[in-house]
Amino acid sequence: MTLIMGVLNVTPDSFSDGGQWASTDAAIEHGLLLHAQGADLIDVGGESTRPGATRVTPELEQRRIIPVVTELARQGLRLSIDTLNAATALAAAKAGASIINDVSGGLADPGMAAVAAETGLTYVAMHWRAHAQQMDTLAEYDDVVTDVIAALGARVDALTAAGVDRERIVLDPGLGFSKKPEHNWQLINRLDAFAELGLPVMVGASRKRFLAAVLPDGAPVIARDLPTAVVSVLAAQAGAWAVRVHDVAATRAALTVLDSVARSTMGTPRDVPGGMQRPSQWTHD
Ligand code: PMM
Repeated sequence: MTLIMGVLNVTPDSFSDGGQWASTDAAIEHGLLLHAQGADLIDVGGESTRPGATRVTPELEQRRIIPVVTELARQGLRLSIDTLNAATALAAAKAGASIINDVSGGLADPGMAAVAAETGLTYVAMHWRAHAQQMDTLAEYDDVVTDVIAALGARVDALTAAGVDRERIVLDPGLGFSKKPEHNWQLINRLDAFAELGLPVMVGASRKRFLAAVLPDGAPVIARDLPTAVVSVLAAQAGAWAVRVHDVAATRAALTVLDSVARSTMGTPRDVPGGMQRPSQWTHD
């Protein structure tokens, strides 16, 4: 079954849940809530990547997230660290994180591949073109699906050449990052095509701007949780390894519907179509 990665942004400026969990205690409490709601993994981030966001120093990022990672790891939660910075990834690994979630796929920090290689953690490489200030100006593609697959394939080559174990790499098409709305829909439509890379794929649609188009004008950001859960189902049907969401309860219910339907006909879960690989350490029991 597709894993659910719950979003825990410990930042004052995140577009969707900004500021809400910005104190350590509140962040820990929210991480535990996401876990109780059915998150398999908690993705802890200390730097916003929303369009237009300004960068923070790795020191500030670490002050925000390391106490949260330390405590949630102590309580036995499986954690990923959402960072562009190699130093932060290393500090989080030492504090107990199991996954490095790098939205730049190693392009933002030349030291990241070495940290991924040295720590041996699972490494999520997302499709990325530029930092938040510039990314919306770089949303041009010949064919977004083939272009993103080619770019991710090139990242896999570069990462493995730098010593990262191929078996540890997870790929992500990067919905909303240098993508126009139609690009996001096309990528969701063709998630199955990413199986050709032979690696697990994760998808992050949660609360992103393109989802506003399916809602009435002026709908609050939280109303995007329902279309997010629908995208989670589509991603699971395409064989996604994980979905990254803010509203874990909604996606857990949606994926349980899918699982119940699959079990109803055959008594056992249907084979996941798409043929994407899953790192053995992250499969469900
Ligand atoms: N999106 C955001 C942050 N981190 N990580 C991965 N792997 N994939 C994503 O699509 C992704 C990400 C931006 O969303 P947020 O500001 O709500 O965290």
